[in-house]
Amino acid sequence: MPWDTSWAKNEDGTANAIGLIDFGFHAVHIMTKSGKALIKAYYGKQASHAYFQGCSQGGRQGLVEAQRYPQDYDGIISGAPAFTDHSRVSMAMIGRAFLAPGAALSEQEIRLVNQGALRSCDAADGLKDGIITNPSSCNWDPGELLCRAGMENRNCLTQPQVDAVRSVYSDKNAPMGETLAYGLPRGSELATFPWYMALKQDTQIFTGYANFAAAAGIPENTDFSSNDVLADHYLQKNSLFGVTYLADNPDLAPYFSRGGKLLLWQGMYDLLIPPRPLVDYFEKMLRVTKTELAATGSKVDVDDSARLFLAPGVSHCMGGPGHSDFDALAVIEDWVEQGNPPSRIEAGQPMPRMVTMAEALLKEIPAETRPQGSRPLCAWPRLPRYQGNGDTNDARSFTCVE
Ligand SMILES: [Ca+2]
Repeated sequence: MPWDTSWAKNEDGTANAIGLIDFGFHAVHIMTKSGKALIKAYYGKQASHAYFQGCSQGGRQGLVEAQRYPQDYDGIISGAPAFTDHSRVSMAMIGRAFLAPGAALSEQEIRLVNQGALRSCDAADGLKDGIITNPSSCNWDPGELLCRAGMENRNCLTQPQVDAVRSVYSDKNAPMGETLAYGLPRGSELATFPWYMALKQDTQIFTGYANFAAAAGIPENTDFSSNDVLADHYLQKNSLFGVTYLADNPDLAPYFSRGGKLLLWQGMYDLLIPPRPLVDYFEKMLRVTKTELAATGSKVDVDDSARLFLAPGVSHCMGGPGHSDFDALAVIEDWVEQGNPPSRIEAGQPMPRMVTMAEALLKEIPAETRPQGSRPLCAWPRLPRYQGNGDTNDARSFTCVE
């Protein structure tokens, strides 16, 4: 996965301001204006509606459009947006935990951990199907796998391995309590653990971020395996890079006031971008935007202007054991053009040849963990739950519950 970010700094090491502004927000707006001009030139009239759809960096661009250019789109679909610094810090902390002496796990040991988590939490959503629907409510402790006298080594974990697994499940807080890094979701081990164990300091993902860090004024030799990464978080956040890149402005009053709709979604087994910051942003955005609109006497219904969907068992934008294939464009068209905000979306199995980054980099996830049939995605804060009877491969057997 080549990710060349060398443009982020000039030859003398200073930040490339124009480049950062273009990457941060301006390019997607220019692209939008150009696209509209092309459509008008070809068809002889403006398009009746404009929609944006993207995931990951594209998801961040969707938020950029809603926040900075509220006139550009009527509907925006933003998937797993890389809109905060939590992804970089979380990845560094998780990678570091697995780099500790004796911390790496074999494939057999990863399966052991996954089975332990599933034994404890899989059935909490009404169905033992290999997916923990809400990992944040699962507190399974890998300490139960610690090797005891007389146990065969491959059926248990050493103390350094238990420490590492506990660490990668854990959030990391700043002294003042703010969460800076998020742990991996329990249940996601088969995809996330191998990926992070293969992650080394010299991979593109780290050199890519290192260039941004340099552009943010962080010394180039920053050791991403040290605690410095937490302090760097603040430096980066307030740098030109942070100001141009971060897309966390919670005031969407201008966008909703002109009728704009925002569909946010994220896989709950995402190995790159932790879902929690998006949930926090969504809730804060609702509060702030309602206050802003109330102050102007606006009648715009914020709850009907934005919806968040968390997809259980889904990795980064696609893949994983969960259901990630849904027609987001049909949903947003129905919302914008017919006035129907979505509360439940049917998702199918992903297209056969689409694989996650973890699968592509390492190896295929075993066929038995591939999703079958259909499942509902539910508008936050609700999540799907099996009713206890009916076809487990049919979305109609599941209800959305809080
Ligand atoms: Ca389950």
